[in-house]
Amino acid sequence: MDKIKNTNVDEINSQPQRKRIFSGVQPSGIITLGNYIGAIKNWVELQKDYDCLYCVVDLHAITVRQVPSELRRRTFEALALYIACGIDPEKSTVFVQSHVPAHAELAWILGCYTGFGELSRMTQFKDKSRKHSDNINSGLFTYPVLMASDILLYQANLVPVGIDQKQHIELTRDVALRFNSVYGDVFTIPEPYIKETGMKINSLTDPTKKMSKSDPNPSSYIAIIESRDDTVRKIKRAVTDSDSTVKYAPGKDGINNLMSIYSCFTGKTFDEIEKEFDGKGYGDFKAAVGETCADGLDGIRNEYARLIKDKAYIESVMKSGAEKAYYLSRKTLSKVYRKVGFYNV
Ligand code: AQP
Repeated sequence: MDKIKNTNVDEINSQPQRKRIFSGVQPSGIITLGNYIGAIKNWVELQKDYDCLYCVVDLHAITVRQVPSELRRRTFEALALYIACGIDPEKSTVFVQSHVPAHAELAWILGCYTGFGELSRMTQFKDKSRKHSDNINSGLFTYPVLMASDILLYQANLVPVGIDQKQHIELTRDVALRFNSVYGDVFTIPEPYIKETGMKINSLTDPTKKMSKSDPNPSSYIAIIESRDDTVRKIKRAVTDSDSTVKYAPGKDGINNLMSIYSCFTGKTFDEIEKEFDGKGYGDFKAAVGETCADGLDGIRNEYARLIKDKAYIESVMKSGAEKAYYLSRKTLSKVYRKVGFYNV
């Protein structure tokens, strides 16, 4: 999207100043229960009280090789899924990262204020370099700078993420503080918003690892839009230990993970869950987790099935989201250009 026309600037400017939120998910696979519980579920709750921008971060996705037609389809599907999960485009700005060029423009500038050593310490870079050893590209290395740009561009106060992204938010804060110390108060310093329960949902086949949408084994994750039967079956087969008491304890990664999932859908504490399944085995517990999780996702699946057929609506949300984001992003970018000394005619 080169030029954005017809932006209703008055409407944007007349909105009361609420604290701002930015967050996103990469269209790098089918969105999982981990993405939902760690991020999107919280986004839905937060839109009541905050001015929210929710982005499909396609620029981030190409740090790992993508099939172009799949990336295009998944970008569309991810945006439809945001809405199906309860993001209201009337309340929140929903858009695609590559539709707003300022993300990449600010990333270049911030890269000049980020240390090589800082980026070298990022655990996601180390993990992804191991996973994709045939393609350790510089975009993978500078991914956190682009993420800092996403957040700082909109002067976000809060960034709801899973625990895996905490280190990147800390880096964003460091870069913003560094930039502000040279040029004055240009950027709002963001805080991570990470909920204790559900901040890391683990793989169902290896519960010592994070559940990931790019995991080649579909049994390792719950895709939000998969069938009810698949969800129930995958949870039934989830790897657990050889014990049989439903108890949250160190080393019981599989059961701890299922307890977290159950807790996120029921609102029950771990103590309450232990009491509920006292005297019952893993079979009963897994069946309950599977059914509860499938029930929790039913509404989203149905709404998604309806929305995905409405291309005109999804594209209209994409367009108007990009217009609003473009306007906000330009405000920050012009200030940054002025501060660093770029010539303006
Ligand atoms: N397993 C998880 N538990 C809790 N939160 C999670 N998130 C991701 N996985 C879990 C949170 O979801 C948001 C979007 O993540 P992302 O798309 O930016 O990429 P990611 O963190 O690398 O997630 P994936 O699913 O593992 O993607 P791939 O496989 O492409 O690398 C973030 O807020 C993240 O914390």
